[in-house]
This record gives sequence, structure tokens and C-alpha cells, in this order.
Amino acid sequence: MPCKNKFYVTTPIYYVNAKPHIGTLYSTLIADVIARWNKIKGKKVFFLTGTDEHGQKIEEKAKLENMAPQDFVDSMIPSFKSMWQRFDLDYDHFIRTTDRKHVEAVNTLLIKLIEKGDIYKSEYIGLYCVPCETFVTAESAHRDAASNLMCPTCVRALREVSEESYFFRLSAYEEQLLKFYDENPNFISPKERINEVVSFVKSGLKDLSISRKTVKWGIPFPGDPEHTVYVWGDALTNYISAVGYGDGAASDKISFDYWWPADVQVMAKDIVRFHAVYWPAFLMAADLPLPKQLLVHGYIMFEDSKMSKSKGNVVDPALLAEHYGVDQTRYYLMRHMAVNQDGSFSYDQMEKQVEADLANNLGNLLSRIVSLAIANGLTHVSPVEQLEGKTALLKDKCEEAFRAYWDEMNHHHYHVAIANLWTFISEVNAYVHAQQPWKLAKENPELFAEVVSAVCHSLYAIGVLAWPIMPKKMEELLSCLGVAFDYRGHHYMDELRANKWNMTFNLKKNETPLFPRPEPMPMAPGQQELEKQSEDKLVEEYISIEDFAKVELIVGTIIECEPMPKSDKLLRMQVDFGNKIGIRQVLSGIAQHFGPKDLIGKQGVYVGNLAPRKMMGTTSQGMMLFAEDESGVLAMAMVAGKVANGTRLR
Ligand code: ME8
Repeated sequence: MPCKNKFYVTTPIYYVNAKPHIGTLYSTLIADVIARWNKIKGKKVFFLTGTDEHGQKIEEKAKLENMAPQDFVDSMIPSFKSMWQRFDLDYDHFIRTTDRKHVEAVNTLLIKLIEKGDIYKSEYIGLYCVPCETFVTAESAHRDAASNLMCPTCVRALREVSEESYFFRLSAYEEQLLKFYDENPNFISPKERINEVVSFVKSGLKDLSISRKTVKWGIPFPGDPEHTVYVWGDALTNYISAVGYGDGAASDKISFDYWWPADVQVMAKDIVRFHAVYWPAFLMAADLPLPKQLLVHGYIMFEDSKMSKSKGNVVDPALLAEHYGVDQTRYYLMRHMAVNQDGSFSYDQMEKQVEADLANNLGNLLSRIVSLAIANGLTHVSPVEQLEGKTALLKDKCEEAFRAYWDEMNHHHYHVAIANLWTFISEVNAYVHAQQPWKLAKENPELFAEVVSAVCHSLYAIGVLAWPIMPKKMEELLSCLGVAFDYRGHHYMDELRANKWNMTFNLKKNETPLFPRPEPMPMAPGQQELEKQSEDKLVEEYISIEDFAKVELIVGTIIECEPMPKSDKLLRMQVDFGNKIGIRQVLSGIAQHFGPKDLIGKQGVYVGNLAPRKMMGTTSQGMMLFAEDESGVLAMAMVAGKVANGTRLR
């Protein structure tokens, strides 16, 4: 039965070829905040996350690790689960695309589409990027210095793939999709993102290739096990398989009808098209309801540049949790990043924000008022009968703060919601400052009790409202007020909306400060020195992937080789680089190391896009690569197995 009171939120399922990082943490954190926010709104919540485990990329990574694909994917799961646990990401289910139930659901979905006539077999010819697992059109491909077509996302070489494939009739859903976007203007949040989706659909949808013969590590295609299901047909289905789609059991049918459609599906901008076009089309074809909303967030960068291992700027979430604390990290990410924009991570900024907002503004307020009240024998705090003056004003501000927070949170404007709430905390601090309760304790005990009660009611509202962002710390804050937080069976939102300020509190001092002042992040050994060096030095040491992609390393076989006349160093070779490039002449100064007989028939590695160079009046159209050891002995650079001439190294 569809239920109004349920809330189903999902994250993308992450590829297991990399360990969880701050980007994947960020998406999962947003989903956790949404889940918790809905829990305190009284909804019954299902929060799904998981891993995407099939495909060529994973197959290749497993090979690199010398492991069977299943063993490799199994080995990656603990790092995800333990990281999510570390950050209190309280998911209800962790789906893996290798789960039996998921495999069954993919089969059920595809059989339904086959029966409907929405799937047919044909020939696929296209440019394919292996790392991104995506086909790229020639128009959108990037061109390198030698005009080779490269992936526009990762700037790596594209492979031309031609094979038999099953196709999904995506083109048939163009009109239906446009009508859906038109009728559901809130389908994508932020709204601006819908424009790029609409123009993509309007530019004409091509049918989608949904199977591969060349990829072995995947779900066998129903009725044709020579094919495996191509990545998106497999991955997207996780959102329905996790809640029982395709399972014959009656209980799972009930579960599916109850939870589906998802209320919010969280992802970054990189995968919007798949979720906003392919996914709804699959669901339309299967006569299933569409998700209510996609929440699309920006990318986290490191101090304005992309995080990458070679730059040494990948932020490790475990280190952040260890050094600053879990909730401090959760706070910083949610407060600092505007969901709809890219944002940059900086240790310095994080330290400043944690110190100002958490240690000073909120932490001090709590410890000051609780210590002062207890020191003056006030542990049991009662509501105030008649509120007047500054206290009445603060109560009104508390109500305003609730309303603003409610609106912004419901619109996914988390950073604005938090900023507003922290403005209220500043107002509570200003109220304390103006009332001077440390004087009132002796001079006016009645007003002192009123001030303490007002601050406790404010802190209570803050603790509950900020709970989705910092669950453990806010439970700790509330326990200092004598409140045992439990969202189950409690109508916190109704209570805060009514803003009655009719509670009693039993104060308890915290043993340690709620938010200790953050220490600067110590740098890894040697890093301090590195930091001192200029940007230029760093640039000298590292090249970007784009720079690397400019160098075309290709494999070729020497078919002819002879000493260059009048030279005792140069050899002149004719090298076969395959059909596309052909035979090129390469000169190399290696005659003192190798004779023609050593080289003819050998397959080596060449720089293919070096500008042609004349040597002794003869042109060389490539550079042969060698390894030279300290004693000057040369060894020819080769690939481990025989490959087709013209194959590019990446
Ligand atoms: O795309 N900043 O998996 P993936 C913010 N398996 N978010 C980031 C980020 C960054 N720097 N880096 C990654 C896949 N993300 C597919 C998804 S879903 C049916 C299949 C987050 O491991 C963000 O949510 O590449 C992005 O969309 C997702 O990780 C991509 O994860």
C-alpha cells in the first residue's frame, strides 16, 4: 500500500574500484541528514546505500590486484561499511549489485521490457571509455594534440567498439519524458538542472545499448548468457531491487508497494543524465512509478582544485574523524558546502568554522549556562509562567528560527538552514550577555531562573533541530538538559512548532567540553617542507592527467632495420603501427647497443606524436623508448604480451 508517512531516500551505489573518500562520504552524509530529518518529522524512513560491483572497470582492477572479481569486490566492502559506520550514517540496507536478489530483480525488469517489445538485438558501433564505462559521441569527445578522440570526462583514449548488443528503445520515450518533466517541475532539485536534461532529451534520444558481449563480469542477459547486462541497466535497478522488486515472495511485494517510489535520490551532477533520463524511461517501460525527486549536489574540490592522488591532496575522511571528530566533520561539510554548487575543502577553513560555530558559539553557550545554573543550585529548571521583555522576544526568535529551518531543510538548502540556526544561537548568546545572569544569580533569583529556563528552551530547540546534522553531539547536548533524545514515538516537530516553552529540564554538567577547540591538522612528515615550496615547484613535480594524455604512447613492430649510412650511432627502422597509422620511419641512436638482427620482428613502445625530426637529413617520425640503467645498458620498452600494432598505452 502506498503510504504518505513513509520516506525512501537513496545514494548512488559506489564503484568498488576505489575506497570511500570525501566525495562519496558527502553524498551518503546528505542522504543520512535527509533520513534523520524525516525521522524527526515523524516519517517512517528507509535509507539505502550500497556498491556497484560489475563491469569492465572492476574486472580490470581485480586483474590488476591478481584476484578473482568476486573476491576483489568482497574485499572492498568492509572499507565502505566501516567508514559509513564511523560517520554514523545510519542506512537501513546496504545493497550490492552482486546480491542474488538484485540479480533476480534485474532479470525480472529486463524480461518485462523484452515482453513489452522495448528491447531488441542489433549491432553497436561506438566510442567507448573503459574507465568511465560510457559511450561517447564523436561530437562530445575531446581531441588531443594529434586529433585523437579522448574521453571528455577523464581525457583518456577512447576505444572503438563494435559488437552485437541488446538495445532499449529509449527513443520511444522522448515525448513521455518531456511531458513528465513539464508536469513535475520539482523532479530535479536544484530546479536549474532540469534545463540541461530537457535540452538533452529534446536534441533527440538514441536507443540505448544495454548489453555487452565483451564484458564477462556482469549479470548474464536474460535468455542470452553470451551477453552481460551493461552497467546502467544493472546499477539503476538497485533502487527497486533493494525494496523487493522482482522477488516472488508476497512479503516483498508488500514491501515494494510500500516503499517505491523513492522520495529523494541523492547524487552528484556527474550522473544526472542517467538518473533523469534513462532511469525514468526504464521505469515507464516497466509501468512503474517514477522517483519523486532527484537531489543533485556539486563536487567537493580541494582548495579549488580537483582532488587527486598525484597532487597529494586527497582528503581522507577517517583522518578528519580522528582529528576533528565525526560530528565536527559532518557539520563542516553540511554548513560549508552549498548543495547546488561545487565547493572546496580546506583544513584551515574547517578549523576556523569548528572553532567559531561549534566551540565558541554553541559549546560555550551550553557550558556557561549549565555551569552557572548548577553553581547557583539551580539543577531543576521549570517553565516560566509569564514571559515578558527580552525573554518574550527570544521566544519569538526561537519560533522564527524553527520556521526558517523547517523551510530551508525541506528545500534541501542545508547550508542556509544551518546558517540561520547559528544566527539564532548568536541571538541566544546576545540575550545572555544582555541579561548578565551571573549578576542576577545573587541579585534577582527569579529573573535568573527565567533566563536559565529561556536558554534551556532555546538549546533544546537547537539540539533537536541540529540532530540530523550532528546526531551524537546533539544527543550529548540534550542529555546535559536532562533530555533523553529518541525520535521514535515523539513529535518533536509539533512541539517545536507550538513553541510553548513549557518544559522542565534537569541540568547535568558535561565532563569534557562538547566541542573542544580544534588543533591544526598536523602535516604528514615532509609535507610541511613541501608546503613551503612555491606552487611552481609543485607544478614542476607533477603533471596533470591532461598533460599525460597528450603523450601518445603506441606499440609498433620493427619490420626493417639498417645502420644509417655515415653514422656509427643511428639505426634507421621501418615500424609497423597497424592499419590506422601505417608504417613509419624511426631513427634511433642505439647502433652501439643493438644490431638490426636484435631488433627486426620486435614489438616496442614509441612516442607517436612527437614532432617529426630530421637527423642527418633523414626524417624520424617517432621515438623509440628504452630503459637505461646506471651503467648505460639499454633495454627496449615492451608490453608484456603481444598486442595489435598501433595499440595505445594508457
Ligand atoms: O558513478 N564530490 O559511482 P561512483 C562530491 N556506480 N561527490 C562526489 C565526488 C566529489 N568530489 N566524487 C564522487 C558511480 N562523488 C556509479 C553510480 S548509481 C545507480 C551508479 C559521489 O563511485 C557523487 O554522489 O563514481 C557521485 O555522483 C558519485 O559519488 C559517483 O560515484
